[in-house]
Amino acid sequence: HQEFTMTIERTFSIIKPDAVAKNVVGEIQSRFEKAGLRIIASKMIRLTPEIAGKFYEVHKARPFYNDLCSYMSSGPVVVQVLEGDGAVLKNRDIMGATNPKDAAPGTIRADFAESIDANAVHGSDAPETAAQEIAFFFSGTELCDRP
Ligand code: RTP
Ligand code: MG
Repeated sequence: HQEFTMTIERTFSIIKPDAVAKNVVGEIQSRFEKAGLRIIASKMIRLTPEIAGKFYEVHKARPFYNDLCSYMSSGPVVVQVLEGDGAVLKNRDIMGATNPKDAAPGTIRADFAESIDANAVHGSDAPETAAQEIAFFFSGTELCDRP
């Protein structure tokens, strides 16, 4: 027979300018916690267009790249690291589809997002990209391991 064990993972999350402006930072963080994800690092920052451009470099050739980078630098964001069982996929489930019109009821994007640009949250799409994205914003000593 096969043993099924979930692995403790880390993922990177951003609460985007629209959700910060709506004052739903705590409500979004509460959804992560209720789903069993622990916030092991968190800070509110303002991205410059240059930093946003570097973070989203993978999308450089996409038509939405310039809009995305200027949007992400239009107001403060909260960058955070979430840890827990299957954190990458769990976070994406909680977030819902990229376009809020397609997001399942009860997801963060269904409940708080305005549009495909102002879509409330970012979440890493794989453990490898999560590691890169975490290192982009946090030093090792900023990650607070929990017992
Ligand atoms: P994210 O990276 O933000 O968690 O979202 P995602 O994986 O669902 O979407 P991705 O394809 O990685 O795109 C990153 C962000 O770019 C904006 N976008 N706009 N106009 C468009 O067709 C379009 N497609 C993507 C979204 O804000 C998306 O979150
Ligand atoms: Mg993505």
